[in-house]
Amino acid sequence: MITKEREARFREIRDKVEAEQRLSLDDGIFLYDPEVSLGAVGELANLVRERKNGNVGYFNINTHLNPTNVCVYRCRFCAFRSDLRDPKGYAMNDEQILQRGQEATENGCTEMHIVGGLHHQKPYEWYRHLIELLHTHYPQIHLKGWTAVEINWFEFQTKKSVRWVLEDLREAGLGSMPGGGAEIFHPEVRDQLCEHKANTHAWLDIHRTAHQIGLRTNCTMLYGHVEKAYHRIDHLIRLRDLQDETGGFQVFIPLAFHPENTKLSEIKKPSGIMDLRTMAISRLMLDNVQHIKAYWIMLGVETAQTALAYGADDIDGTVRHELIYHDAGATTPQCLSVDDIRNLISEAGREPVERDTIYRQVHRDPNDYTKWTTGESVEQIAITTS
Ligand code: V47
Repeated sequence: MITKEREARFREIRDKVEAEQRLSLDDGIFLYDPEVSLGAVGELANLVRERKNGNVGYFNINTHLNPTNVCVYRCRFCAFRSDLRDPKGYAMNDEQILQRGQEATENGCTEMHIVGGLHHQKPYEWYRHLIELLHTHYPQIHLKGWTAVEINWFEFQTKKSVRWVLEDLREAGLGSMPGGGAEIFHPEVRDQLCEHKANTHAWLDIHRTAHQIGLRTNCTMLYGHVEKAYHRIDHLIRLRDLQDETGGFQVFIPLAFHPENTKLSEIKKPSGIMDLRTMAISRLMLDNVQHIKAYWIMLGVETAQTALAYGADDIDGTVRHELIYHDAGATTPQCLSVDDIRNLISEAGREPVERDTIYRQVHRDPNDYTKWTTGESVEQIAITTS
C-alpha cells in the first residue's frame, strides 16, 4: 500500500538528498519500510554514489591471514572461533606466516587483511611479532590488521594506552585497521550478541585514536540477525558522528549475517532485497564516508555486482584464504581472478579501477603483473571521470 503520505515523505527525503542535506534517524528508519520501493531508494543512493565516486568500481588484489582461531570470546554470530583444545583450534607459526607473505607476493597482492581470535596463551608480543615479521620480509604489502576488538585486548594485555598500542604496532609495520568488531553498537543488541568483548565506547574510541595518530581505518555493521531498523540507523549515525569529528574512515562495509554453524543458526540469512536496501541506506546515511563496499565474499558475486547500482563503489578484492564467512556457510569461491573481478565490474556498467588499501591507484607492469607502483589518490580519478 503506497499511501499519499508515504509518497510525500519519500519526496521530502529525495529533496534533502538532492540538496545534499543530511538524513535524520527517522528518515533512515522510514527508508527501511518495505512499502517504500527498493528501486526508489536504490536510485537515490546511486545519485550519491555517482556524485562521490563517478562511474568507477574499485577493487584490490588482496589476501587474508587469520593467524589463530582460538578465542577467549564466544560471540553468538561467530562460526570461526575455537576453544584451545578443540581439534579445530590452531595458531600459525612463523614459517606458515612467511609462506603466506610469499604466496601473496607471487600473486601480486598489495594488501594482507589480518584478523583472528584472542588467544589467551599468546601474549601481545606474538601479535606484534607477526606484523613485524611480515613487514620486514614483504615491506611492499600493506598490512591492514587487527580490529578494535583485538586492540582492546592488547590494551588489556599490555596495560598500556590505546595510543601506545597503535603507535607500537605502526612501528612494527601496521598500515591501517579493518572495520570488524563493530557488529551493532546499540546495547539492546550488542549485549545479546557479544556482551563481553570491546563495547561500543571502546570500539569508537580506538578508531578515534587511530585517526588522531594518522592511521586510516574502515568501519562495518553486521546486520540480519536480532536487530531492527532502528538499531541499524542508530549504528550508522554513531559512525557518521565520529567521522564528522575525525574524517578517518575510508570505507563502510555492511556485513550480512551468515547463520550456519553459529549459535544463531535458527535465523534465516538476510535476503538479496535486504542486502541491497541496507547498501543503499548506508550510502544515504553516511554522507561523510567516501566509499561503500559490497564485500562479494559475503553477499555473493551476483548481489555484489548489483550493489554497484545501489550505492556501492567498491567490491573488496580477489581475496584468498577467507575463513570467517566460509566457516559460517558462505558458498562463494575462495578467490576470484583479477579478470573475473574486472569483468564483473564492467558488466555492471562501471569502470574497474585497482586501488591499494588506502585508496591510491595501482599501476601494474603490463609484462609482469606481480610488479606494481602506487599513484595518486583515487579521489582524483572519480572527479575526472564523473
Ligand atoms: O567483525 C563474523 C563479521 C567481521 C560472521 O575492513 C560475520 O575492509 C556474518 O570486518 N556472519 C569481520 N558476519 C570481517 C570484517 C571485514 C570484512 C571485509 C572487509 C573488511 C574491511 C572488514 O565479520 C566481524 C563480524 O562482524 N562476522 N561472523 C557471520 N557468521
